[in-house]
Amino acid sequence: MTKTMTTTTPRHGRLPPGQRAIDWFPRFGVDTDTPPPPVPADPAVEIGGAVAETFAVPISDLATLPRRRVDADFHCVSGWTAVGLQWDGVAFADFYRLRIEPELRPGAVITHFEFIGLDEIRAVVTLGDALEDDVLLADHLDGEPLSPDHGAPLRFVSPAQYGYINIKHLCRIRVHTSVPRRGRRTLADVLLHSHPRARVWEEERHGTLPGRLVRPVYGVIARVLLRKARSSGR
Ligand SMILES: Nc1nc2c(c(=O)[nH]1)N[C@H]1C(S)=C(S)[C@@H](COP(=O)(O)O)O[C@H]1N2
Ligand SMILES: [Mo]
Repeated sequence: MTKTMTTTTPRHGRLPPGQRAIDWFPRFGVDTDTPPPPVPADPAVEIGGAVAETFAVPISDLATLPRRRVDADFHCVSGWTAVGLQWDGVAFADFYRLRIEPELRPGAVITHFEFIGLDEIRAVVTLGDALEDDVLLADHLDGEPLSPDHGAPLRFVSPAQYGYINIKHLCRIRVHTSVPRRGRRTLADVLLHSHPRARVWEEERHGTLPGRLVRPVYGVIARVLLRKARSSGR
């Protein structure tokens, strides 16, 4: 039995502050010139960090866990919202309880997760945000297996958080007992400095600047990248 959840916009009857709806779902990101990463023959998610030993969960295993469907909108921090998407997969909270928790290092008190894609793009999420009811490890979008553009073979989906938290091509999860240190910081990291919570209804677009203030800059980025995505047929 699949449990179905409806979140974000229908619940509130309007879009989160500073968002505008678009009628398609682009492939979007800082680097869309590079094609999506190829999916390995036997894809798996490697679990590391505060576990007794690093281990892998084959993605095929997700078919055997309790299934969850989430109807939600998708909010990019740059200001566009793709409305009415339907994700299928496994609630991250179930995956955590059934697959990760039994393997934790004895006594470890988990505070954060790091989700990492095959393209090495990553997001840090607090334990509380990751265990929300509508947070998924999604393998289907709108009834079809996840396409390369939207995150094949597996995607971390957290509809109440901006797109940059929703890591595509998920291949690794690291569990942490404190906030992980940032690695090398690029100029882009500083300019587009992510917020540790990134909640769309609170407009937590940016790590240090108020969300409202960065709207115009992000709006320009959205226009340029959406035009590019449109012309490449995505
Ligand atoms: N692995 C990976 N995940 C990613 C990104 C990325 O470049 N690589 N871009 C993020 C950003 S900024 C957004 S808005 C969404 C875009 O998702 P889409 O391409 O399915 O629209 O994915 C997020 N997750
Ligand atoms: Mo984004």
